[in-house]
Amino acid sequence: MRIDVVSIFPSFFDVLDVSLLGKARAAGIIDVRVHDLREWTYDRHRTVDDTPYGGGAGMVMKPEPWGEALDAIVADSTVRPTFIFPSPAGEVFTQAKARELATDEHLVFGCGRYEGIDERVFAYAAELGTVRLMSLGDYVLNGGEVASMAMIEAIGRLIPGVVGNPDSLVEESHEDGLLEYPSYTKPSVWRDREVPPILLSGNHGAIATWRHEQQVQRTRERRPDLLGD
Ligand code: 6GU
Repeated sequence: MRIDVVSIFPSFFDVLDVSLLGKARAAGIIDVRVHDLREWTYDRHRTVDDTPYGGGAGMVMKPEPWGEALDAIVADSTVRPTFIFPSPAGEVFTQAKARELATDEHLVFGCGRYEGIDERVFAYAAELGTVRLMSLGDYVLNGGEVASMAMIEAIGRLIPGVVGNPDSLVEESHEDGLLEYPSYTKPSVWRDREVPPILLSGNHGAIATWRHEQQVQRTRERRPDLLGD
């Protein structure tokens, strides 16, 4: 998979070199290219924003650098990419959407700052590929960088070969619509707290049943919305 990122803070993405994603990059499983939006500015101050038409608070990202950035990325792509613009006004990013996007050949993350990007950029990007505005949830971040990092990690770890043991992908929160069951390791007693005895029983059927009950119980307590309640 190829992933391009456009941002005015490309160094935010330096951490993609560490951990699992870094190994996947080094192994050539994921080709990540981070671009500084200011590469496509030509004035002395490398301006990327301006005041909003119609007035109002804050600044809006100018369309011209974005247009050139997207053109440059598409020019050396072999497919029509999926453009993901992180936005609190977007559709909510979920595990199901991560799974869907993990099958895409080319993702482009466009990180907005300030009050957002000139709306015409989204319409232009829609001529070059598929456009998705995606939100992490109902709260506001200062820009799309942290949101893009979260989505790249969620998507990247679903690409075959990125996570060493694929079994570890199936029994986790959200993969079956439930929160994951509680986990314990040695010692069996720690600061007077015992591991639930069933886990020491060796009865794999009973353990599977207990874990599923735990999943349902914590989902009901913490995330009733997932159960449609
Ligand atoms: Cl994707 N972007 C920003 N700026 N804020 C957010 C978000 C995204 N998701 C939740 N809050």
